[in-house]
Amino acid sequence: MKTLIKNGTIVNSDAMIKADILVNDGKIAEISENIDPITAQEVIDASELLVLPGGIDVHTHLEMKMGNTYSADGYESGTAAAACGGVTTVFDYTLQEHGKSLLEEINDRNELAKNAACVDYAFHGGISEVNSRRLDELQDMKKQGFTSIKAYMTYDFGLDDYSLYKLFKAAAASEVLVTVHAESDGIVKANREELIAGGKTDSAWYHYLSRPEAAEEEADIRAVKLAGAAGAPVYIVHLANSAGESFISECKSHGVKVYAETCPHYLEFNNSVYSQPDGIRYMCSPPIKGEESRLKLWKGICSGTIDTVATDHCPSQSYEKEWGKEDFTKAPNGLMGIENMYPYMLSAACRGVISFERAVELCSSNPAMIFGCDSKGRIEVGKDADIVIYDREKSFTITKESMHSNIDYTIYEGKTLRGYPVMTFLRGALVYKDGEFKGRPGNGQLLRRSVSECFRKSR
Ligand code: DUC
Ligand code: ZN
Ligand code: ZN
Repeated sequence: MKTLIKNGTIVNSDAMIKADILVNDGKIAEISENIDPITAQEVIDASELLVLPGGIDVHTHLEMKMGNTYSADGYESGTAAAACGGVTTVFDYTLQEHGKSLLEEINDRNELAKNAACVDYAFHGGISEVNSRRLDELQDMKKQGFTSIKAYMTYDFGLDDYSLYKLFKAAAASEVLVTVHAESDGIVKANREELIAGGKTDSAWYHYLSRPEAAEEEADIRAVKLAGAAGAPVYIVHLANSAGESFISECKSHGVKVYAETCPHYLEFNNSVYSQPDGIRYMCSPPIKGEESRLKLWKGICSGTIDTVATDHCPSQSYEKEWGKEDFTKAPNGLMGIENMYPYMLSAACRGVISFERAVELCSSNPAMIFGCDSKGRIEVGKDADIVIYDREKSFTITKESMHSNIDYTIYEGKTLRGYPVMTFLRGALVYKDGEFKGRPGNGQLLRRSVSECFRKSR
């Protein structure tokens, strides 16, 4: 089946050009100025519209176990929502149970995902115990197309410096990119102990106080220094603090191999949400920081310090968040965003805050390059026909009802975006049109990846 997208303006990270796109068998077959409509079974008129590569959300937690519950979106509802927000690839994180192999964890998650996913999906490995057996598995992971792994610096399953350093060394030798949740376990633990002992638990504000700016800054610096000492690149997930941004910016100017990701919730809100009556609904870790951090993150978006925007999509129902009303430590962590990321960043482009090319770079082409998705991230002949058709003139107000996730609230309720996707294609197949999901569970494919661009450059 051939589809022709006519008269649109194609946006890649490096240019915007007016051209037609011929899609054949799920791939982009031709891009040129005037392709004859006779060549296609279906013709889509994209006059006045932008044509973008599908978004790649490299940070989600679908159906993830959290204490006595699970994150509210499974692989089906989460990826359907992704498609409706122009995202055609999602990366999920596995967690490693002690004693279980890294690949076994990935294979188990794939069993849940394979008949449910509505867009393509990939897995980052997860590691909670560092020993020679686990480190040897990094080679197998790479061979099977899982070329990144996540380590936490806090939580019960977090790694200490010794383990993290050893992981960096082994991962660099195997050309696996380590992504790090950077919060200082020492600072967080001590603060929580003190707050609990003082009876200060009945407000989400105390959650923020337990994990303040310095808790993140200290861990950002330590993670980058440990990686540097090990000769490894590092990818900092969900950067949320100002000093961390400054430090990473400085490191990058000296050629240090560090990538930074932030999320829409850190760009949109500041810590005042935690003193609102419904503050518990914004509970996530790292918490949303002060206004200075929010503005600094936007600076990083504009200057290039921040490489990717992803969502950390890990929502809970409002009643589950309420478990933390009297004691913030009882609320499940995590926020929604899988359907909002690409429209949110493209809306910033409509408002002139960033260019459309930069929005595409942050949400599609950089994620593809950093995480080795060779068939994705650009509108280019030979790539997968993961395509979003976007109307700059459309105004869209986010409401719980207009979202496709399995969640009973959204932190973005009432937020109006400028511009909105009108169609999403996954490998040439329509999966979203004008507010409606059009895809099918099971049509998403597991993406096996090559190594990150940073290892290719240093070969
Ligand atoms: N923080 C995490 O570390 N993981 C999932 C969600 C969150 O807020
Ligand atoms: Zn995290
Ligand atoms: Zn996360």
